[in-house]
Amino acid sequence: MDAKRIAAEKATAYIDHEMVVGLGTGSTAYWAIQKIGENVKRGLRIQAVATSIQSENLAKALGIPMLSMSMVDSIDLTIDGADEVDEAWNLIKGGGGALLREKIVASTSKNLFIVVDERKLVKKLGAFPLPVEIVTFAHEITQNKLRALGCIPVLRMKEQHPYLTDNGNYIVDCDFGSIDHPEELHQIINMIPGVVDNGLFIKMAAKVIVGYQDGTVIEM
Ligand code: ABF
Repeated sequence: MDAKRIAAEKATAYIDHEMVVGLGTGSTAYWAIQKIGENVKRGLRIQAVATSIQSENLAKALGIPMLSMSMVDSIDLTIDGADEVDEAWNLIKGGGGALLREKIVASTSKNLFIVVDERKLVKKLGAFPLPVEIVTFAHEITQNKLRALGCIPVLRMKEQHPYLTDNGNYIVDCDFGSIDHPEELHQIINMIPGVVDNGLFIKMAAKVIVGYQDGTVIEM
């Protein structure tokens, strides 16, 4: 079985009746949503919130009872993917363009379980360009301020137009190279007017579940 899938399905074993579950975004979280849909059909009684319109539509199609975020004040368990996981379990997320809702849902969750395949494990964050969500107004100026922090900012495109997030914002993929102090960088980036949030998730993961190509799965 696919390494991402075994990690995702392992995480779903922690879901109990009556939980409010946060559904992540991306190709790994996809397998968690699929498994949850199967378990709901078998009688699992949960309600879920989604971190993207894409995940919400998938969950609805699978018959998972959905809540809007305005209907919850706390989430029991969120299962989500990541682009990179370092040794302190700091994350880079946002490759799928959903970082803002993912971070809002993660910060409202009692537990955030990150599900990845082995390729996502890194010693230091930064090989994956850091996604930063910015408002469209004066985006060129915001990009210049990001550049001044020492990165190469690239406005994410979809066909010939800038990619728009579910929240109507832009994503700038910022190549900082190896990130020595992710916590400080997270704070500095988010102080720039025009920046909504960035893909650094600092000390948010309660568990990291890793799937390997040989079919093994490890809970860290
Ligand atoms: C999502 O999962 C994003 O934050 C992240 O980019 C993505 C990881 O991609 P995948 O699971 O498809 O490898 O949470």
